[in-house]
Amino acid sequence: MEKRNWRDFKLYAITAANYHPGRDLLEVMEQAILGGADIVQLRAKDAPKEALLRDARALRELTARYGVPLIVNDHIDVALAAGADGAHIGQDDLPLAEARRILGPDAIIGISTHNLAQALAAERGGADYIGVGPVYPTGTKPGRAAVTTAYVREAAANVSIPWVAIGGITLANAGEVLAAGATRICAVSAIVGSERPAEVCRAFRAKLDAARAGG
Ligand code: 3NM
Repeated sequence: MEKRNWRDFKLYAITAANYHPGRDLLEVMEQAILGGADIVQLRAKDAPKEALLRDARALRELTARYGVPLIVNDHIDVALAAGADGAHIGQDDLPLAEARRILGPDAIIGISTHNLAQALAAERGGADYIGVGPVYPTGTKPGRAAVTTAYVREAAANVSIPWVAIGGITLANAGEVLAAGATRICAVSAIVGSERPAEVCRAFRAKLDAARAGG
């Protein structure tokens, strides 16, 4: 998969287990892509490795069909085995330099950051993009304090690699996140928990496109 142009992504969709009743991973992610999600991450914190690999391979096939990059959360071995485009790591996961050594120079490596010092360290360390969050309290990542739009403003002023606002973002508060300077948004529950993921993504995209156009 071409790494070129992946940096232009605007709407990052991440998998979760809480799909709307009757929906499943592939169906929801395909709907998300059709609605305008332009990067996808497989995130399943407690899944057995075998199930994770199966999902990663299925998502690889899906995302490749649409030319959308696939990132695997935490599990670098699964990212490699499934032929994903990269991996997303947290502050307590394998260090960035090790992840890079294993995945190679062309892999997309993202890191979660929760303050500007972490963001600048990730940038210096060669991360391809960072997550900035959680902007709002969220049950998807319990136990982590919201960084508020204050950190979004700091990221907008100081971070030069691609960065994506994440955490508790919904259609109702996306405008506030964009007004704080975000140009990329990531959502989990707002997309996967919706009965109509494509429509939700289309609405996020409309807000993102309007913000970038200065509207
Ligand atoms: N990472 P939702 S917040 C996976 O701040 C994740 O690093 C975060 O899920 C971070 O859109 C988060 O459902 C959860 O709030 C995002």
